[in-house]
Amino acid sequence: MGRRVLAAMAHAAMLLAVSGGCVHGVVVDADVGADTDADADVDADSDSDTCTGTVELCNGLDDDCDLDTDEDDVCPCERLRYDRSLYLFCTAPRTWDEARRSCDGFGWGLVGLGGEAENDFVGRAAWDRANSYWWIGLNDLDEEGSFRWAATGEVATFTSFADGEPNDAAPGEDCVSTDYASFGGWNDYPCSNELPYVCELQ
Ligand SMILES: [Ca+2]
Ligand SMILES: [Ca+2]
Ligand SMILES: [Ca+2]
Ligand SMILES: [Ca+2]
Repeated sequence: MGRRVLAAMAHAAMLLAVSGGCVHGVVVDADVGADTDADADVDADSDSDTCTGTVELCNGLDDDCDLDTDEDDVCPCERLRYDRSLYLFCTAPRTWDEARRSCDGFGWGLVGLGGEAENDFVGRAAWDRANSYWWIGLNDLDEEGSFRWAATGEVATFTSFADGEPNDAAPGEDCVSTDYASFGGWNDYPCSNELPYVCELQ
């Protein structure tokens, strides 16, 4: 590496050190090291590690560098965090496809449930918010009895159907909801029914 390049890099590093904070949409952490304050930053400067200086979006990040995440009602529905995932609990009833398109429109997806702990969390949080079935991303629209997740197209390896489900009851049930009669249980249900729904950040 030439001396001129090294000099330019040193100059750039100095500028970053002087400016600090979030500049021109770029995350600038000039002082990489241990953090001693209580803000959202793991470095010792005052910006959030996720800040990019853009408009705040509903995405679990502090986009606009004000140390607050997803503030000012940017999320269209109540947002909850569990483990490393984010969920939106949308109580306005939609058909399954409307719900799927609604989640996609937020840049999220209709929720996929990968195991018992996540399923339990989502089932209970849904129950707490509305005593109803809630749409999840599972469906057997393409092939009867082969249940796939909408967001990934993958066949479910974990399932949690309630006793007697899925039963594809007349006139046919190809979309899956939580079952309010049993925490953690699922039911296949007519896709045209309007239910609250859960989105997950993909
Ligand atoms: Ca913010
Ligand atoms: Ca955000
Ligand atoms: Ca079916
Ligand atoms: Ca059913």
